Amino acid sequence: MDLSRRAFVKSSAVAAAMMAAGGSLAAMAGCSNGGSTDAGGDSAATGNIEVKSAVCRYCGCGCGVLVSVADGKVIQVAGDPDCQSNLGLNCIKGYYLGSLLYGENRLTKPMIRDDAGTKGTGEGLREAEWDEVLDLVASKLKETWKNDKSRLAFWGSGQQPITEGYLQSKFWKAGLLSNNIDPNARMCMASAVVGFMNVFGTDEPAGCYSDIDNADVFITWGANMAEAHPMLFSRVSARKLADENVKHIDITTLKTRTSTDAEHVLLFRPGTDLAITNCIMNYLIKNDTYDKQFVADHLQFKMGTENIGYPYEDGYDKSDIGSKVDETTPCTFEEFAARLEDYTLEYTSNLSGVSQEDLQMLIDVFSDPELRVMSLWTMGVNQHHRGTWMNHNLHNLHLISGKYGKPGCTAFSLTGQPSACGTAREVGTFCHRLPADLVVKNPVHRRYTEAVWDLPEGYLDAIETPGFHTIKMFREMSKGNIDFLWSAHNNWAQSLPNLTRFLGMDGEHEGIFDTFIVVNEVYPTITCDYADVVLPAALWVEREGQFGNAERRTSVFQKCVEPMGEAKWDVWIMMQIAQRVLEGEKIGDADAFDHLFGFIWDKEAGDFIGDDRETNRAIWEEYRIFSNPEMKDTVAAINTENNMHMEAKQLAPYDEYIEQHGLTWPVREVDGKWLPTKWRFTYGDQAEGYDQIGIEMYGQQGLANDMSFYKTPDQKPSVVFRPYEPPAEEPDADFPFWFCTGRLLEHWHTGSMTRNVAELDRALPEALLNMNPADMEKLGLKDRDRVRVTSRHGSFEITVSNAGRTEPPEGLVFAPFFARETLINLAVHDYYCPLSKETDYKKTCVQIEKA
Ligand SMILES: Nc1nc2c(c(=O)[nH]1)N[C@H]1C(S)=C(S)[C@@H](COP(=O)(O)OP(=O)(O)OC[C@H]3O[C@@H](n4cnc5c(=O)[nH]c(N)nc54)[C@H](O)[C@@H]3O)O[C@H]1N2
Ligand SMILES: Nc1nc2c(c(=O)[nH]1)N[C@H]1C(S)=C(S)[C@@H](COP(=O)(O)OP(=O)(O)OC[C@H]3O[C@@H](n4cnc5c(=O)[nH]c(N)nc54)[C@H](O)[C@@H]3O)O[C@H]1N2
Ligand code: SF4
Ligand SMILES: [Mo]
Repeated sequence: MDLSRRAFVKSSAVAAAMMAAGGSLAAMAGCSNGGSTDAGGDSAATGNIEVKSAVCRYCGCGCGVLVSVADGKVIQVAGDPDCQSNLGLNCIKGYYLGSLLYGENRLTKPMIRDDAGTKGTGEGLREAEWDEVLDLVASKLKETWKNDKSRLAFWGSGQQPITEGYLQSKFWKAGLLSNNIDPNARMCMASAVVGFMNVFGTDEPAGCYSDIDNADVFITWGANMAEAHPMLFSRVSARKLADENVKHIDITTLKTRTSTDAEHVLLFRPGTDLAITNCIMNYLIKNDTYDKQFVADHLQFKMGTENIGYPYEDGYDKSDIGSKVDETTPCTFEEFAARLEDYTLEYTSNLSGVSQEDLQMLIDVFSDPELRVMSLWTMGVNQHHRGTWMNHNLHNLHLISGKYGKPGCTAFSLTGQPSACGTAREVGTFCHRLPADLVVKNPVHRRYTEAVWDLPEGYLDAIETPGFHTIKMFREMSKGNIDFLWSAHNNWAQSLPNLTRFLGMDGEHEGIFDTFIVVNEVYPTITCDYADVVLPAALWVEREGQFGNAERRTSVFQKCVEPMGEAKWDVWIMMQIAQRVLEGEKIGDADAFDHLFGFIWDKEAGDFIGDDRETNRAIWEEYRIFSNPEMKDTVAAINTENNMHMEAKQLAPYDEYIEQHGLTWPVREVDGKWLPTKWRFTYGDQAEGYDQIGIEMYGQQGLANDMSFYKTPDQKPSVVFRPYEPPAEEPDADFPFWFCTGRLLEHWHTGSMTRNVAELDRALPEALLNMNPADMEKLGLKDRDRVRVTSRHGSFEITVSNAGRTEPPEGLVFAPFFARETLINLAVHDYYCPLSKETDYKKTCVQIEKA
């Protein structure tokens, strides 16, 4: 066992303590960490027990797990020591993955609603046979499609496995020629995506989890890793145990379990993180402690559109300011520096509430050339009225201080969902995207996609205009402008903001009752209560799939057991419906369905040609052409002609991912071996995980300081000045509290899965409103009183507590969104970041009174 692994295992104790603090010690006792079980890549039979490698169903940490199967049932799940992301560690949700499959409420039969009047009541669905539901769904979809394509929509997810998302995108974009498809990742990672694309010309972080083992200072910028990324938080703890000089600074709007472990907790006023980052940069430049060499070698500077407003009603995107939000103009370093000058210690401290001493500490950290600094962020930064700007500012800060590209020095955006990177982002299930960072607006990208999909030239010009982003989609639906909505791998009727509007509970927006709604689900949800058809889906290892985690690792979860009851793989459902809808349609002279999907599906048989493995492999190999253009001549030619820089050999053949327990892209073949990349843009030994692409493209001489930002036209990331602009709502006499929402360790989002795992449900049975004791006293409230929380948008009831999992400062309250009986999103607003269109779930203003 090497040192890092030893420190890592030691940190399990920290993790266990953390979980115990969450009330789950008894549950922990029942778990096992299968350090000695080796699945040997594929699967290994041990007596009657078969062990297969998989990846956890829940968070973006992407922990590898080993699943033991006996008599067709999952009997144990343990951490996979051969997965380089987690080296065998899991959190409590991972340990109870097996129970996830067997909750007693599993949906096992298709269901149909005959009377639309029962929508939203939890009643009115009857069981049906597959043929009946498939015919019904296909006929409704086809009718809408033929009638008016703008009135149909698909809402997907960062929880869809990669091949499933890829195929969904192909069906919607090439099959139906519709861009009305968007994932829940819009509410999660969109700000990070736009940030990455603007700055680096490519999406997803350059660093990796090994940065954690090399950092001297960790800064969490409003990320509650202890609850939301527990395995990675354990790696942070392990690093701190291994070296007592290592520090963690938690910059947050409320104290969380993550703060408990930090050396410094800096509480700031919501939204003022924009000013804090600018203040640090201001003094780095004033004091001449920024990295001059890095700035000179690598960076270009820009100004962006300012005073960009707050989209709440429709029409914003087309307004004067709305259509300009993405514009930037080049400027000099001096001009950039001049704009930072407003952000003095005094101004920033007054605005943010962070003391001048603490701001100075941050300036000192970024000034010290020896310190390796790792910034980590998630929804505090992304679900932000200026989410894209805040992503820019974190990149800006790391770039001008040169804290970039050395192990331990990185600006690391954490992803929430298991495949927010892998699916939503990599294969392009957004309304404006195509697979592999390509976008619908760009004609060359459309030509390229046509070449991969064997479509006639110009075929995809029909989808050159992006469709509805998530909020637009649901605003249109609430107004009665969507006739057909299909959703899978999400629970929008609980997770969307402003449910009062979207569920028509304001009495004005009742469009939802006129929309034909189809939901693929594994457990009953509020969304099912609004559905016309519910299709029972195979859950997790009931089929084979792949997730792409926060460090760009693609991992396969193997099929371990058969789906429960009559549940079916989402891809089977999609193919059955696509076959019916595309009946009689042509692409050129060819049968449209066969042309697009004939490589995996036999129409005559109404089934897949191969088994799960063969189907996934075939889809993967097609998707792989996007970033390995040499696999297909026409694609290679377009790539070369347009200097598209997609010669990266980013993905390995499918089976490598199973053999190697996951690989981080870009993946490269060296002497017949497929090797992952850990640090992008940084040149070094490939065997140690350093990038090779820049050197291949530009040669050794073309590289400055062993770095090449090869995805930007002149190899220079853009540092764009982004000012502080206040949130859409701020507390006032009528709505005096900030309302921050989020997650807690035991539950996954809307609770539809984890509340069906008895151990997790028992560990955290109810959602509470956490409030500062001083505020409770002022309002005459006692612990566990019922209160009504009301915003300008809606209201809900909940039990208040001053002894909850988080400790908010005065003037701020927090609640998680896992409990359907306390539907907090009735009150949360749907203002979004004008660039990414990601909503701000962290800063609604509310009033609170005893219920
Ligand atoms: N147990 C569990 N883990 C999960 C999930 C889950 O449902 N359950 N979901 C996964 C998913 S999809 C996601 S997206 C992640 C989310 O992971 P996180 O973002 O870490 O968690 P949240 O609870 O959404 O956000 C709480 C944080 O928002 C910060 N915040 C509030 N306002 C601001 C602000 O103005 N600026 C900044 N910078 N920060 C602010 C607070 O300081 C607090 O730390 O968790 C993932 N992991
Ligand atoms: N108030 C508030 N609301 C938020 C947020 C917040 O911070 N605060 N965060 C937002 C963020 S970051 C996110 S990512 C979203 C998440 O929001 P959603 O994705 O809408 O919520 P989930 O509960 O994750 O829904 C996933 C559903 O997929 C089902 N499922 C599981 N496996 C399968 C499968 O194999 N096939 C199919 N068809 N279904 C399956 C599960 O049962 C579950 O109901 O919530 C957003 N909403
Ligand atoms: S929920 Fe996240 S941290 Fe926990 S085991 Fe799964 S992937 Fe790992
Ligand atoms: Mo998320």
